[in-house]
Amino acid sequence: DQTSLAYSVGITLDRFIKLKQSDFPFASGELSQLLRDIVLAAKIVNRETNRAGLANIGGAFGQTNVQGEEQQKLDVIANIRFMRALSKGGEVCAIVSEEEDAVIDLQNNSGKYVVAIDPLDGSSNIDVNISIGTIFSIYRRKSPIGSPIQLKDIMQPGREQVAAGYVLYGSSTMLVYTTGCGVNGFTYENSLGEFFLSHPDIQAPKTGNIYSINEGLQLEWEKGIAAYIQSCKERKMQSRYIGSLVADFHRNLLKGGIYLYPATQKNPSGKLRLLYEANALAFIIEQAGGKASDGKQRILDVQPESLHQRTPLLIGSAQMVEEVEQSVVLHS
Ligand code: AHM
Ligand code: MG
Repeated sequence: DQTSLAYSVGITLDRFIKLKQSDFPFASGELSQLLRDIVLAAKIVNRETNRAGLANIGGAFGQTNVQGEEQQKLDVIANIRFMRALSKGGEVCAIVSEEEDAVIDLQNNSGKYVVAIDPLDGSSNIDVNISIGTIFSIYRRKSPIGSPIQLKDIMQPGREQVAAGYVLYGSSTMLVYTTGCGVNGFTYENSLGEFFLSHPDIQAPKTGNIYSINEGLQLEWEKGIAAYIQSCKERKMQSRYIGSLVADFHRNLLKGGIYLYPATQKNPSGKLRLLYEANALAFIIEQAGGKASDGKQRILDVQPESLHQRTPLLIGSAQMVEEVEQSVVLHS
């Protein structure tokens, strides 16, 4: 098929997007262009990330974002780059960003798409040379094209995503995305400035041997989570936690495993954000044959109520997510 053909000839991401255009639900070329805009911004952020140590731009910027966390300078740079790419391209009418308090209404009533983005996730890792990532979700607006944007365009459940992806700025830089027809991964070739298809049709192993959770918060977990993690230990599974969501997710996606950020006392709804962290990864994992849950329901079915809403996240290999869901039910 097209994917394996593309793989064999060393295909660039740009070419792949073109080849796959017919997969899109509304194949007008605009979603392809939007993806290309995101890819260009990702290349720029990759360059800035690589330079961060050298250029001494990794330090704190002295501002805090809407969650009250210290904002690193590279977060600001990434946010500016993605905002610019998304607003100049013409396909987007509104943006939700981790770094912005309110919805960005681009006043572009002809734009068909809404984007939710975490421009640089894992920012506390920047200064210590650990992998960081960008996470994005793309929705088609619900209100008629040509009219001002409405709340219903923004507050769509994750199952309405038309595309989602992440960029991992790691030991090599990768971009992984889905448009609802499987998941494909691309690795960046620095000297050529191109992403090449390296991981065609990614399938999440049905089960795995890795669990990823911030174990320092164990005393705050609900019983079902604690019991599940105890059972992981009894089975002598591997504990792996980077503390950088994209990197933890990516490893588990390829190797088989589960990532958990449950409710804690400090964060009764968990820490991660539904709109621009959980939903994109949930769409990707389902497309790869895995599962994503908040403990009670499928992440993609959660109806958002606010922009920066948090959600517990249990995500990874299907069987493992089912096990932890059962444990939560059993202990509640
Ligand atoms: P951020 O959006 O402020 O960077 O926080 C999100 C990050 C995720 O990348 C990571 O999985 C999680 O926070 C780690 O949280 P903790 O340090 O509480 O384990
Ligand atoms: Mg984040």
